[in-house]
Amino acid sequence: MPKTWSAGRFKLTPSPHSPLIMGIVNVTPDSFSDGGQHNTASAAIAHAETLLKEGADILDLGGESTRPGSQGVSVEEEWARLAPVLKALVPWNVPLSVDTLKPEIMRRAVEVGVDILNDVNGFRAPGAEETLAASTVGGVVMHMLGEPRTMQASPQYADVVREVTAFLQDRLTNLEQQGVGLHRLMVDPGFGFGKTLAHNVSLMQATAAFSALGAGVLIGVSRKRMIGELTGIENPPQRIHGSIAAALFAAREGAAVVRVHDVKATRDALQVQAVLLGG
Ligand code: HH2
Repeated sequence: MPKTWSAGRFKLTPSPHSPLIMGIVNVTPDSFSDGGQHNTASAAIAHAETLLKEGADILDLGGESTRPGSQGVSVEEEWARLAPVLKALVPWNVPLSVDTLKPEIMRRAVEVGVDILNDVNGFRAPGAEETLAASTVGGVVMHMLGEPRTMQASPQYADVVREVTAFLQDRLTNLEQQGVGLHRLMVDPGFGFGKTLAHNVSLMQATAAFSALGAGVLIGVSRKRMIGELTGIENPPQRIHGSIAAALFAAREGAAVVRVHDVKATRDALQVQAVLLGG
Protein backbone atom coordinates (compact mmCIF):
# COMPACT_ATOMS: atom_id res chain seq x y z
CA MET A 1 0.00 0.00 0.00
CA PRO A 2 1.11 3.61 -0.44
CA LYS A 3 2.88 4.99 2.68
CA THR A 4 0.57 7.96 2.94
CA TRP A 5 -3.20 8.29 2.54
CA SER A 6 -4.17 11.50 0.71
CA ALA A 7 -7.42 12.57 2.30
CA GLY A 8 -8.69 16.06 1.53
CA ARG A 9 -6.78 18.57 3.66
CA PHE A 10 -4.57 15.83 5.13
CA LYS A 11 -1.81 13.36 4.32
CA LEU A 12 -2.19 10.54 6.84
CA THR A 13 0.67 8.13 7.58
CA PRO A 14 0.17 5.01 9.69
CA SER A 15 3.20 3.91 11.76
CA PRO A 16 4.59 0.37 11.46
CA HIS A 17 2.27 -2.03 13.34
CA SER A 18 0.17 0.92 14.48
CA PRO A 19 -2.75 1.75 12.21
CA LEU A 20 -4.57 5.06 12.21
CA ILE A 21 -7.53 5.05 14.60
CA MET A 22 -10.85 6.10 13.10
CA GLY A 23 -13.27 6.92 15.93
CA ILE A 24 -16.98 6.31 15.30
CA VAL A 25 -19.41 9.20 15.86
CA ASN A 26 -23.01 8.17 15.30
CA VAL A 27 -25.55 10.88 14.56
CA THR A 28 -28.52 8.57 14.39
CA PRO A 29 -31.34 9.54 16.78
CA ASP A 30 -34.37 7.36 17.34
CA SER A 31 -36.72 10.29 17.49
CA PHE A 32 -36.61 13.04 14.91
CA SER A 33 -38.29 15.94 16.71
CA ASP A 34 -36.43 19.25 16.42
CA GLY A 35 -35.41 19.03 20.05
CA GLY A 36 -34.15 15.50 19.57
CA GLN A 37 -32.14 16.51 16.54
CA HIS A 38 -30.54 19.43 18.36
CA ASN A 39 -29.66 17.20 21.30
CA THR A 40 -28.23 14.63 18.94
CA ALA A 41 -26.00 17.20 17.21
CA SER A 42 -24.58 18.57 20.45
CA ALA A 43 -24.12 15.05 21.85
CA ALA A 44 -22.28 14.02 18.67
CA ILE A 45 -20.02 17.10 18.84
CA ALA A 46 -19.23 16.37 22.50
CA HIS A 47 -18.51 12.73 21.65
CA ALA A 48 -16.21 13.83 18.80
CA GLU A 49 -14.26 15.97 21.25
CA THR A 50 -13.90 13.05 23.67
CA LEU A 51 -12.65 10.71 20.93
CA LEU A 52 -10.04 13.25 19.82
CA LYS A 53 -8.79 13.63 23.40
CA GLU A 54 -8.58 9.84 23.61
CA GLY A 55 -6.32 9.76 20.56
CA ALA A 56 -8.51 9.34 17.46
CA ASP A 57 -6.67 10.21 14.22
CA ILE A 58 -9.87 10.45 12.16
CA LEU A 59 -13.56 10.96 13.05
CA ASP A 60 -16.17 9.01 11.06
CA LEU A 61 -19.65 10.59 11.16
CA GLY A 62 -22.64 8.46 10.26
CA GLY A 63 -26.18 9.79 9.81
CA GLU A 64 -27.81 6.53 8.71
CA SER A 65 -27.61 3.17 10.45
CA THR A 66 -26.39 0.32 8.27
CA ARG A 67 -27.07 -2.35 10.89
CA PRO A 68 -28.52 -5.61 9.54
CA GLY A 69 -32.24 -5.13 8.95
CA SER A 70 -32.14 -1.31 8.92
CA GLN A 71 -34.41 0.44 6.40
CA GLY A 72 -32.43 3.58 5.59
CA VAL A 73 -33.49 7.24 5.71
CA SER A 74 -34.10 9.94 3.09
CA VAL A 75 -31.36 12.27 1.81
CA GLU A 76 -32.96 15.21 3.61
CA GLU A 77 -33.20 13.36 6.93
CA GLU A 78 -29.62 12.09 6.71
CA TRP A 79 -28.32 15.55 5.80
CA ALA A 80 -30.34 17.24 8.57
CA ARG A 81 -28.54 14.95 11.03
CA LEU A 82 -25.05 15.34 9.54
CA ALA A 83 -24.90 19.00 8.46
CA PRO A 84 -24.82 20.72 11.89
CA VAL A 85 -22.18 18.30 13.17
CA LEU A 86 -20.01 18.51 10.04
CA LYS A 87 -20.19 22.31 9.95
CA ALA A 88 -19.16 22.47 13.59
CA LEU A 89 -16.25 20.02 13.16
CA VAL A 90 -14.66 21.19 9.87
CA PRO A 91 -13.02 24.23 11.55
CA TRP A 92 -11.41 21.94 14.17
CA ASN A 93 -8.94 20.98 11.43
CA VAL A 94 -8.98 17.23 12.11
CA PRO A 95 -9.47 14.51 9.47
CA LEU A 96 -13.23 14.06 9.03
CA SER A 97 -14.97 11.19 7.30
CA VAL A 98 -18.63 10.77 6.40
CA ASP A 99 -20.13 7.28 6.37
CA THR A 100 -22.76 7.36 3.62
CA LEU A 101 -23.81 5.40 0.57
CA LYS A 102 -25.75 8.27 -1.02
CA PRO A 103 -24.00 10.31 -3.77
CA GLU A 104 -26.04 13.43 -2.93
CA ILE A 105 -24.85 13.30 0.70
CA MET A 106 -21.29 12.76 -0.60
CA ARG A 107 -21.55 15.87 -2.80
CA ARG A 108 -22.86 18.02 0.05
CA ALA A 109 -20.26 16.69 2.50
CA VAL A 110 -17.41 17.46 0.06
CA GLU A 111 -18.79 20.97 -0.41
CA VAL A 112 -18.79 21.55 3.35
CA GLY A 113 -15.17 20.34 3.64
CA VAL A 114 -15.13 16.65 4.59
CA ASP A 115 -11.80 14.83 4.02
CA ILE A 116 -12.92 11.22 3.51
CA LEU A 117 -15.97 9.50 2.02
CA ASN A 118 -16.63 6.12 3.62
CA ASP A 119 -19.03 4.12 1.42
CA VAL A 120 -20.23 0.72 2.67
CA ASN A 121 -21.57 0.22 -0.86
CA GLY A 122 -18.12 0.60 -2.48
CA PHE A 123 -19.03 3.66 -4.63
CA ARG A 124 -21.42 1.59 -6.75
CA ALA A 125 -24.40 3.96 -6.74
CA PRO A 126 -24.70 6.08 -9.92
CA GLY A 127 -22.72 9.28 -9.36
CA ALA A 128 -20.70 8.02 -6.37
CA GLU A 129 -17.46 7.35 -8.29
CA GLU A 130 -17.78 10.64 -10.14
CA THR A 131 -18.25 12.57 -6.90
CA LEU A 132 -15.10 11.06 -5.44
CA ALA A 133 -13.21 11.67 -8.70
CA ALA A 134 -14.26 15.32 -8.87
CA SER A 135 -12.82 15.97 -5.40
CA THR A 136 -9.48 15.48 -3.63
CA VAL A 137 -10.92 13.56 -0.67
CA GLY A 138 -9.96 10.03 0.38
CA GLY A 139 -12.31 7.10 -0.13
CA VAL A 140 -13.05 3.90 1.81
CA VAL A 141 -14.27 1.20 -0.58
CA MET A 142 -16.16 -1.48 1.32
CA HIS A 143 -17.57 -4.82 0.21
CA MET A 144 -21.20 -5.57 1.03
CA LEU A 145 -23.23 -8.52 -0.24
CA GLY A 146 -26.79 -7.31 -0.93
CA GLU A 147 -28.13 -4.39 1.10
CA PRO A 148 -28.45 -3.71 4.85
CA ARG A 149 -32.15 -4.66 4.94
CA THR A 150 -31.51 -8.23 3.78
CA MET A 151 -27.74 -8.84 3.77
CA GLN A 152 -27.61 -11.22 6.75
CA ALA A 153 -30.50 -13.43 5.51
CA SER A 154 -28.31 -16.26 4.19
CA PRO A 155 -25.00 -15.04 2.80
CA GLN A 156 -23.38 -17.58 0.43
CA TYR A 157 -19.95 -17.61 -1.19
CA ALA A 158 -18.00 -20.39 -2.96
CA ASP A 159 -14.76 -18.78 -1.70
CA VAL A 160 -15.34 -15.66 0.38
CA VAL A 161 -11.75 -14.34 0.26
CA ARG A 162 -11.47 -14.81 -3.50
CA GLU A 163 -14.86 -13.19 -4.18
CA VAL A 164 -14.33 -10.20 -1.88
CA THR A 165 -10.82 -9.70 -3.31
CA ALA A 166 -12.19 -9.77 -6.88
CA PHE A 167 -14.90 -7.27 -5.95
CA LEU A 168 -12.44 -4.85 -4.31
CA GLN A 169 -9.99 -5.19 -7.22
CA ASP A 170 -12.78 -4.40 -9.67
CA ARG A 171 -13.84 -1.33 -7.67
CA LEU A 172 -10.22 -0.08 -7.48
CA THR A 173 -9.78 -0.54 -11.23
CA ASN A 174 -12.96 1.43 -11.92
CA LEU A 175 -11.98 4.22 -9.54
CA GLU A 176 -8.48 4.44 -11.01
CA GLN A 177 -10.02 4.74 -14.48
CA GLN A 178 -12.04 7.67 -13.15
CA GLY A 179 -8.78 9.27 -11.97
CA VAL A 180 -8.86 8.32 -8.27
CA GLY A 181 -5.34 7.02 -7.45
CA LEU A 182 -4.63 4.23 -4.96
CA HIS A 183 -2.96 6.80 -2.67
CA ARG A 184 -6.47 8.16 -1.99
CA LEU A 185 -8.13 4.81 -1.26
CA MET A 186 -8.64 2.25 1.49
CA VAL A 187 -10.28 -1.12 0.90
CA ASP A 188 -12.45 -2.80 3.54
CA PRO A 189 -13.77 -6.40 3.40
CA GLY A 190 -16.93 -5.26 5.23
CA PHE A 191 -17.23 -7.42 8.36
CA GLY A 192 -20.83 -8.40 9.03
CA PHE A 193 -22.13 -7.00 5.74
CA GLY A 194 -23.54 -10.19 4.24
CA LYS A 195 -21.14 -12.54 6.06
CA THR A 196 -21.38 -15.38 8.56
CA LEU A 197 -18.94 -15.74 11.45
CA ALA A 198 -16.85 -18.19 9.39
CA HIS A 199 -16.73 -15.69 6.49
CA ASN A 200 -15.67 -12.88 8.84
CA VAL A 201 -12.88 -15.00 10.35
CA SER A 202 -11.53 -15.98 6.91
CA LEU A 203 -11.59 -12.33 5.79
CA MET A 204 -9.78 -11.15 8.90
CA GLN A 205 -7.09 -13.78 8.32
CA ALA A 206 -6.68 -12.45 4.76
CA THR A 207 -5.90 -8.86 5.82
CA ALA A 208 -2.38 -9.05 4.36
CA ALA A 209 -3.77 -10.30 1.03
CA PHE A 210 -6.10 -7.27 0.82
CA SER A 211 -3.06 -5.00 1.34
CA ALA A 212 -1.54 -6.54 -1.76
CA LEU A 213 -4.28 -4.85 -3.86
CA GLY A 214 -2.23 -1.66 -3.55
CA ALA A 215 -4.53 0.53 -1.46
CA GLY A 216 -4.47 0.56 2.35
CA VAL A 217 -6.75 -1.75 4.33
CA LEU A 218 -9.37 -0.52 6.81
CA ILE A 219 -10.74 -3.02 9.33
CA GLY A 220 -14.05 -2.38 11.12
CA VAL A 221 -15.00 -5.09 13.61
CA SER A 222 -15.45 -3.00 16.76
CA ARG A 223 -18.29 -4.33 18.98
CA LYS A 224 -19.75 -6.28 16.04
CA ARG A 225 -21.80 -9.46 16.24
CA MET A 226 -18.70 -11.42 15.16
CA ILE A 227 -17.05 -10.44 18.47
CA GLY A 228 -20.27 -11.28 20.32
CA GLU A 229 -20.40 -14.72 18.72
CA LEU A 230 -16.78 -15.46 19.59
CA THR A 231 -17.11 -14.32 23.22
CA GLY A 232 -20.76 -15.08 24.02
CA ILE A 233 -21.32 -11.42 24.93
CA GLU A 234 -24.70 -10.00 23.84
CA ASN A 235 -24.29 -6.37 24.91
CA PRO A 236 -22.15 -4.50 22.30
CA PRO A 237 -20.36 -2.08 24.71
CA GLN A 238 -19.13 -5.10 26.68
CA ARG A 239 -17.44 -6.53 23.59
CA ILE A 240 -14.50 -4.15 24.10
CA HIS A 241 -11.85 -6.75 24.98
CA GLY A 242 -12.65 -8.98 22.04
CA SER A 243 -12.69 -5.91 19.78
CA ILE A 244 -9.22 -4.94 20.94
CA ALA A 245 -7.86 -8.44 20.29
CA ALA A 246 -9.16 -8.09 16.72
CA ALA A 247 -7.63 -4.61 16.30
CA LEU A 248 -4.24 -5.92 17.51
CA PHE A 249 -4.41 -8.80 15.04
CA ALA A 250 -5.36 -6.43 12.21
CA ALA A 251 -2.42 -4.19 13.08
CA ARG A 252 0.04 -7.10 12.98
CA GLU A 253 -1.38 -8.14 9.61
CA GLY A 254 -0.74 -4.68 8.15
CA ALA A 255 -4.07 -2.84 8.42
CA ALA A 256 -3.63 0.90 7.80
CA VAL A 257 -6.79 2.01 9.65
CA VAL A 258 -8.99 0.51 12.36
CA ARG A 259 -12.55 1.87 12.75
CA VAL A 260 -13.45 1.66 16.45
CA HIS A 261 -15.81 2.85 19.18
CA ASP A 262 -13.36 2.45 22.11
CA VAL A 263 -10.56 4.79 21.07
CA LYS A 264 -8.63 5.06 24.35
CA ALA A 265 -8.47 1.32 24.99
CA THR A 266 -7.54 0.60 21.36
CA ARG A 267 -4.86 3.31 21.36
CA ASP A 268 -3.25 1.97 24.58
CA ALA A 269 -3.23 -1.62 23.31
CA LEU A 270 -1.79 -0.65 19.92
CA GLN A 271 0.93 1.48 21.49
CA VAL A 272 2.14 -1.35 23.72
CA GLN A 273 2.04 -3.84 20.87
CA ALA A 274 3.94 -1.50 18.50
CA VAL A 275 6.80 -1.14 21.00
CA LEU A 276 6.94 -4.89 21.65
CA LEU A 277 7.07 -5.55 17.93
CA GLY A 278 9.92 -3.08 17.58
CA GLY A 279 7.95 -0.29 15.83
N1 HH2 B 1 -19.37 -0.84 9.76
C1 HH2 B 1 -20.47 -0.14 10.09
C2 HH2 B 1 -20.70 1.10 9.53
N2 HH2 B 1 -19.82 1.65 8.66
N3 HH2 B 1 -17.80 1.49 7.45
C3 HH2 B 1 -16.72 0.78 7.11
N4 HH2 B 1 -15.83 1.29 6.24
N5 HH2 B 1 -16.45 -0.45 7.63
C4 HH2 B 1 -17.31 -1.03 8.51
O1 HH2 B 1 -17.03 -2.18 8.93
C5 HH2 B 1 -18.48 -0.32 8.89
C6 HH2 B 1 -18.70 0.97 8.33
C7 HH2 B 1 -21.41 -0.76 11.04
O2 HH2 B 1 -22.24 0.15 11.48
P1 HH2 B 1 -23.29 -0.07 12.58
O3 HH2 B 1 -23.32 -1.51 13.00
O4 HH2 B 1 -24.54 0.50 12.08
O5 HH2 B 1 -22.79 0.72 13.82
P2 HH2 B 1 -21.54 1.60 14.10
O6 HH2 B 1 -21.58 2.71 13.10
O7 HH2 B 1 -21.75 2.04 15.50
O8 HH2 B 1 -20.34 0.72 13.93
